[in-house]
Amino acid sequence: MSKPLIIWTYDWVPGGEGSPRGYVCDIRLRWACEEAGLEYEVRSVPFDKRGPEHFARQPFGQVPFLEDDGIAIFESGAALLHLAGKSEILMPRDRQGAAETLQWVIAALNSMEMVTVPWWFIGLSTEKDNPLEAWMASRLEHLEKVLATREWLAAGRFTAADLLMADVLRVPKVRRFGTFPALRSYVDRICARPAFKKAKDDQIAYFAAADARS
Ligand SMILES: N[C@@H](CCC(=O)N[C@@H](CS)C(=O)NCC(=O)O)C(=O)O
Repeated sequence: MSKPLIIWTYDWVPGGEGSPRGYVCDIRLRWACEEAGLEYEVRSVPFDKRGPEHFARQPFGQVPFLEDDGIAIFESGAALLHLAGKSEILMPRDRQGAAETLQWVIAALNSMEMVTVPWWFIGLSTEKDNPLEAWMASRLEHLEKVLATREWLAAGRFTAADLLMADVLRVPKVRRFGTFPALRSYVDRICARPAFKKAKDDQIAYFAAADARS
């Protein structure tokens, strides 16, 4: 019998206004496992004291990372693609569908998130005149054009690429940026999936249980 996958996250993250609960990137892997029906457990590393053991598994001291029967893998995108290799639900097996999924997974990380995260981060200190405003607008405008003409990013159906793109775009401040009806309906549609709801509820409950323990 194969061993369950292990998704590693923090043991706790702050709650309250603007809390990251429900947004910590382990959700990408929980969500993928839920979509694909892959058995998994969640384990944690300390949020406050990130020791050498954590850095040995994630060189930047971040989460998530994944363990799969002796294979250890960090970076949410890499771990997601690893999971996609285990289930056709996440990535079609035909060459064209697989290539499209792969390109949009990388686009979510390297064309969208590489803009949304720095834009969001700079916005913490400069609410007005964010120097990345135009860059952000341009990326969203281009994606809006793509999603105005189709329901999914790749292969004509839900894939890991939609999971990742929606996770990048659902961040509340990103959602409030500009007026992009196709993006709005895309994110609503993808986040209405039961697997997302389960992953999100479970993550929130996981961190709430840590509050109860302390
Ligand atoms: N590129 C990384 C980013 C992971 C990331 O940003 N993790 C956040 C939680 S969602 C984190 O650990 N932040 C704490 C830190 O950067 O020190 C990935 O996709 O796995």
